[in-house]
Amino acid sequence: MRIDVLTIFPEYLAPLELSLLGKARRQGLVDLHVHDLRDWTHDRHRTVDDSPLGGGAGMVMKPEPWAEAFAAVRAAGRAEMGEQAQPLVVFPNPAGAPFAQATAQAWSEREWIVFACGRYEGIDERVYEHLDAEGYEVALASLGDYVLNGGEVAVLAITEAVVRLVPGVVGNAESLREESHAEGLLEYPLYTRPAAWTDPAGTLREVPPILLSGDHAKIAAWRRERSLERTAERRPDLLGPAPTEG
Ligand code: 6GU
Repeated sequence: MRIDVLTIFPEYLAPLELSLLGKARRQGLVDLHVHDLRDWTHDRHRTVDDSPLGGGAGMVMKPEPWAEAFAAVRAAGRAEMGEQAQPLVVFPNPAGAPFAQATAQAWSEREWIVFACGRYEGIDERVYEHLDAEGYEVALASLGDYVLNGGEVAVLAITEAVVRLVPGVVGNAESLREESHAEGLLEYPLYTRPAAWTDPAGTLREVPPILLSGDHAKIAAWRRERSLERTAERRPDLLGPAPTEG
């Protein structure tokens, strides 16, 4: 999978070199390119923003650097992957569709994603119109109902969620099937040794005996019940709409 990131803060993406992602890169499973949007400006101050037409607070990102950046990144990617290659362009945006595990799963199967990090109040609307007209596939994705200063932190989160699902990146595929959200439920409680533990307050805390029974079918059924119970308690929305009266 190839990933390009367009940002005015390329150093913000440094964590992508670490741990899981660094390993995926070294193994050649992920090819990551972080670009400074200001490389596609032409004035002395490398200007990427201007005041909103019609008035209002804050600044708006100018269209020209974005259009040049997308053209250059698409050309560079196609030069490596072939002229038929089509990136999915993702704008992290609090007004986007909620990013969820199903999104991460779908995107982990893409050949190429270009993340476009907006800052300030937003990006000139004509950039989206232009990308549409040029045949780019575009998605807006939100991490949740709160506002970040820019898309960079969202790209860190989305990239980690996506890349760990790329086959070969997480060693144990079983752990991906069992974790929270993998089946639309929260994960069951986990225990390890010692099976009987006296906590610092002097209370003896034992693991549920069924986990020591060796009966794998019973353990699986018990875990399923705990998952359902936990999901109903903490995230009833995941179990579907509440039944209505009448
Ligand atoms: Cl994806 N971007 C920004 N800027 N703010 C957000 C967000 C994304 N998701 C939640 N808040």
